[in-house]
Amino acid sequence: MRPRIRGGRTTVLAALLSLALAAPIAAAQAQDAPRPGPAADAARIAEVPRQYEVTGPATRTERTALVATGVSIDEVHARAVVITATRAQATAVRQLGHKVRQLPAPPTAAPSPHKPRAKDFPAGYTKYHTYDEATKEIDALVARHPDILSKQVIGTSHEGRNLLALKLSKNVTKDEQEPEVLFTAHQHAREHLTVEMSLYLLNEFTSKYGSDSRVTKMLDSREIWIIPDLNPDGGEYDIASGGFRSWRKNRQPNAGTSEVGTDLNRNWDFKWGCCDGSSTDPGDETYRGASAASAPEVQVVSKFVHGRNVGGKQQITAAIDFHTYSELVLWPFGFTNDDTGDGMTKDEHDTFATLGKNMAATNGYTPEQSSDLYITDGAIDDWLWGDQKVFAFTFEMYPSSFGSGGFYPKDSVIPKETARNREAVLQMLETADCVYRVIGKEGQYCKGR
Ligand code: 0X9
Ligand code: CA
Ligand code: ZN
Repeated sequence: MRPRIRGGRTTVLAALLSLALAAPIAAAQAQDAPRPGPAADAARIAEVPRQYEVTGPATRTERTALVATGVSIDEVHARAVVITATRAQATAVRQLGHKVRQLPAPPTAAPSPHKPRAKDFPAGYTKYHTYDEATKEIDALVARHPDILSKQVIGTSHEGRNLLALKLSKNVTKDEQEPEVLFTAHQHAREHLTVEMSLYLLNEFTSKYGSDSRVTKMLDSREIWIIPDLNPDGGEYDIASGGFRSWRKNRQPNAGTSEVGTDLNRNWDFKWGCCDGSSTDPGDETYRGASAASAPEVQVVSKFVHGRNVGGKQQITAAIDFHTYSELVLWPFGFTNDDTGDGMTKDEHDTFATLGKNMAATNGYTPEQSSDLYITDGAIDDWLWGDQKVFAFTFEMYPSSFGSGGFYPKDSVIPKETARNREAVLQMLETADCVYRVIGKEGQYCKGR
């Protein structure tokens, strides 16, 4: 399959360029090399990573080579990418021979050493839900709709916040013989729009049950699981200063270093660390953790998914993990460039690609195999498929590029950009009783279900 390029339009690059040019001070800072000595250590700990436009990498192999420097790749274009990196990493990328230009920072708080911990998102973002606000909204929904919505605390984050699983179904207190579908969100701290996606689904399904025939039919015949926030510690840390910190990982300390955090989407226990798709350096954006499932958040969700294996059969048949940004529908595998092979037959691949393209046709995202972007190992969708045989997709939500808000689009986009995925979610639910139906092979694979 020929790799597709995400958002590969010149208008996007032009917007990027004009934004970058509008910030000469930021660009000048990018030239600063890290200072040597103990002061540099302190500076590095306090350093907020920044986004850079990197011109040069034009193939998935060249993009995967960037991963080795420990940066995250946030956006892919035909001859350029946008990365998140420390100053030292930006220097390393420049030394690979690429042109590196720092992009403007997201809103940051005015420097004030005595500022109390921020309790909300900054101005222009207050409609996003903090962890406490999301918890309150979820509890109110459960109280109002106890017959179709139930809440379980499935474990706690590193810092002790509750990790929740919400179940939506008719006769919600009973484990019925119904296909199950899983929606997860917010592995990456700065991707706040994904929590809003979870809340949208909870509101939509509870409020339309009994009036919207498709929603009613799905709650009557499926068991829908929503894990609304996989990384509450990271999310709270990202906003705690009053501005945004561009934080990606969880907030688990790493032994022997002051560097904090594991990239949850490199920590899942399938081909963990196999293929140069993650980093062994605890300071890096894509640090994979000390061992597979070493992050408590990954352990909790893995255990929950294992628990849905009832009588030797995994009940969950399909899943979406929500991320931002770039407007993509991605399917496994991410650890290999091969379309088919061990753990992915032609029919399985065709089922992924067909459902992926069908869903993308409803939201205008670009469908592709995740490794068409760059190699990732230890990602949740590879684990859900490779280990649990769940048809698992990654959605990269709004926007398409840095120029339209990157990781931090204003809260005014929330209603439109969450509802934009309604049809794709309904399609996945409707096909979840036999996903192979999308390639017309129901008779071969789903008899007697
Ligand atoms: O790198 C990631 O984890 C995802 N991109 S993000 O900008 N949200 O960090 C993409 C993951 C693609 N790979 C797989 N889905 N396996
Ligand atoms: Ca039910
Ligand atoms: Zn992400």
